[in-house]
Amino acid sequence: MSASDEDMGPNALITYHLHANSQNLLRVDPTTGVITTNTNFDYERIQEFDFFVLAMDQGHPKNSATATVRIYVEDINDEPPKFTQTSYTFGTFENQPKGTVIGPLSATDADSYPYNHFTFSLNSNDTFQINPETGVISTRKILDREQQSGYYLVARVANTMAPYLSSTASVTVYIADRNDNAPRIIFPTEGNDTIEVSARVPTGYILSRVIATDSDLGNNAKLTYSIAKGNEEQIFDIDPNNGAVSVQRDLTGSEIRDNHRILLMVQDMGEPRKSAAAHMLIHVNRTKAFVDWMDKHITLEDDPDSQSGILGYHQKILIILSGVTIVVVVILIMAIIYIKRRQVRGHPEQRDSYKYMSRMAGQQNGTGTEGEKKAVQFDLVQTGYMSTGMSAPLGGTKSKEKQVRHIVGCEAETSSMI
Ligand SMILES: [Ca+2]
Ligand SMILES: [Ca+2]
Ligand SMILES: [Ca+2]
Ligand SMILES: [Ca+2]
Repeated sequence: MSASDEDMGPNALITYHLHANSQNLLRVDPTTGVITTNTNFDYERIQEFDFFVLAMDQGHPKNSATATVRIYVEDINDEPPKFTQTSYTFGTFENQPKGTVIGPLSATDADSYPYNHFTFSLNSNDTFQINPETGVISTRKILDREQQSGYYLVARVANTMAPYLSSTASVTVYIADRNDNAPRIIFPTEGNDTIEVSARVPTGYILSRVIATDSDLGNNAKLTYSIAKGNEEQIFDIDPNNGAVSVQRDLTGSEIRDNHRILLMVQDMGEPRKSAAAHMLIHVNRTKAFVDWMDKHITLEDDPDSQSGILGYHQKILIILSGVTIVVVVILIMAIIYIKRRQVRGHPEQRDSYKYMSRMAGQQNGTGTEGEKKAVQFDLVQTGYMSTGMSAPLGGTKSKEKQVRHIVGCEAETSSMI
């Protein structure tokens, strides 16, 4: 700032001052009038502002003049472009042509033109592309949900001018299912399609199960089962939900053919419905007994010979088990009796100890002398020790001492003399 005064001396000595409301932003050198900033100016907060400078002389009275100054703040590229969301989630159907739009990303940059110009990009990806200007994501190829049901991408938005500030956002793309897969029948298949069943099978018996899969999702993979052909006589039935093939009629009748070739149909619930079919050959065996291996249950009511044979087998097992149990119990009882007797006969000291115990009982009843009581104690120490079957002298080891003391202690507790 510069001001002039036509007076002379102090009357022309000019000092510069700022208005109080701008002093936190700026300062002015009182003598030179040079204005400097007190703070950083942010173009994104304030683009221009006015302030007043006072030029005052030192005369009497002091004369002054005021000038209005306007400051324009210039922008620089100090703001990065930012996505309006930190993450984006999109969904799209599989099997659509390449170039199908997934969705747009959006971003803002607080700078002014041209520092607010930015472009979009995706992390290296051969499945999706993004329009650098509009931020619209689209496919680069046909997607297959059965191959990959979701994609996780990183999108970047960057300024096109130095210092090329940028930011990122995560993008998730879910691939929705279309019913593009027919069910696949794993059983029966050509070469593995024959079931043999006894003619004596009860009605309702499940003789086989159709096994099928569908690699789609939800209703597109929900399967229903039916018999499409070869079951005009209603001999068989199939559970529409699980594919269990059951027998619905008595197969022993002469009107029932030996061989049946039924066409099984598996359909999904998709739109449009897709299906698969397979033949099952069922051979009715009239000589074979019915054995339900699944339940380990044998029903041979129609075959008395076999029935008696089976029952005889069960009875034999029962008899053998009972006999073995009785023999084991008898042996155990005899062994216990033998061991008890041998213990008493084989250890005269133990017999003696029983004798002393009887004498001790007499002492406790007050029938023995003082000397006898002491002798009893000693005897008990001896016999107590010896009854353990050890041959080491008294006090040989701690465990022996312990055992002896135990016997003495028992006596002491019951004898008022000790
Ligand atoms: Ca910027
Ligand atoms: Ca800026
Ligand atoms: Ca399907
Ligand atoms: Ca599919």
